[in-house]
Amino acid sequence: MRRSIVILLSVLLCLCLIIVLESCAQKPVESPPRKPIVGFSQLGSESGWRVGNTRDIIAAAERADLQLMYLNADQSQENQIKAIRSFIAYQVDVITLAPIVEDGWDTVLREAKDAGIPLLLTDRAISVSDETLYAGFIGSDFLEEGRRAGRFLLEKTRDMKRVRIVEISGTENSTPARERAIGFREVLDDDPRYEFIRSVNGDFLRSKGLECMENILKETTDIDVLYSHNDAMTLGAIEAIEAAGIAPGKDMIIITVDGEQGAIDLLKQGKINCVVECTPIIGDTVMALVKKLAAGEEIPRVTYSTERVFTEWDEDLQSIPPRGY
Ligand code: GYE
Repeated sequence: MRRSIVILLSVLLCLCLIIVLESCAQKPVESPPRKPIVGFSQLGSESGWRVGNTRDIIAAAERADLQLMYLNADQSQENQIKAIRSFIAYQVDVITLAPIVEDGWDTVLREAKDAGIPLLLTDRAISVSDETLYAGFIGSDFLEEGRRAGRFLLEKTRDMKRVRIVEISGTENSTPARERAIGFREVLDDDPRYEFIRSVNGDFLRSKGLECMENILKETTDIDVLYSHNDAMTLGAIEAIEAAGIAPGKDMIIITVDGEQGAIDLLKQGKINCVVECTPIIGDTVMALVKKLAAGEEIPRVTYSTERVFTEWDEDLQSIPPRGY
């Protein structure tokens, strides 16, 4: 009797052991794969272009089913450097950076690289000693934008004997300001009729565009052309021009860059002669590149947006669809 009880207990014990081992061998319940996290350091909110760009990037991240950590640096490179460091600490999968200026990125980009986080430049470019510190650039060809502005002016002033130009440029040491100036001059330089009577810095801000133009008009009104590096500054400058009793687009040729709705409206009214498009709607392309980087794939070194020029000579001005920025 005792023997049979011992046998029964041993069998029961074996059974329990088998059940325990079985359950241990079962695969753990699979949790859904984590969405890649992208950190985006936006440089600020200086213009309608920038606000439109931020909105588009946030919406595109959602469409692409990516987690976005967005930090706005309020026009400060120091804040952008801090943002990148917090993305590193958070161990995001990819960093996207819209850099306010070109210089001063070496140290923090080295930190991102050492942490194994790929970095994509959006909108503006940088100048670094080691090109492998970033994976690629997506944005506009600013040199070409400058050339497009120059080509319009060349055509528009074909019959003029001399052309006195005022230039209001964007943020110092930023790629768009540097290259829009170079591209424009590249087209006009060989022609002695063109004279830059003033070139001032408006920091891409409407308030500064107004202030710069007011100051210049106090010194001289003998101006044939305003070439302004963005629409925000142009709208400010036009306010000053009209206040001085000068008709923009007629007494003074106005050339601007971006293509915000406000500038297109003034083009239709004949107060702006030429709008060189620079699109902030790059979110979907940015996110496609981010996904590749998160998957460890290569991306092209440079991806340019496709852009056009709107001029007073266009026949279909009234049918330009709403710009969305
Ligand atoms: O033209 C201007 C903005 O970097 C292309 O920055 C961008 C420029 C744009 O504030 O409006």
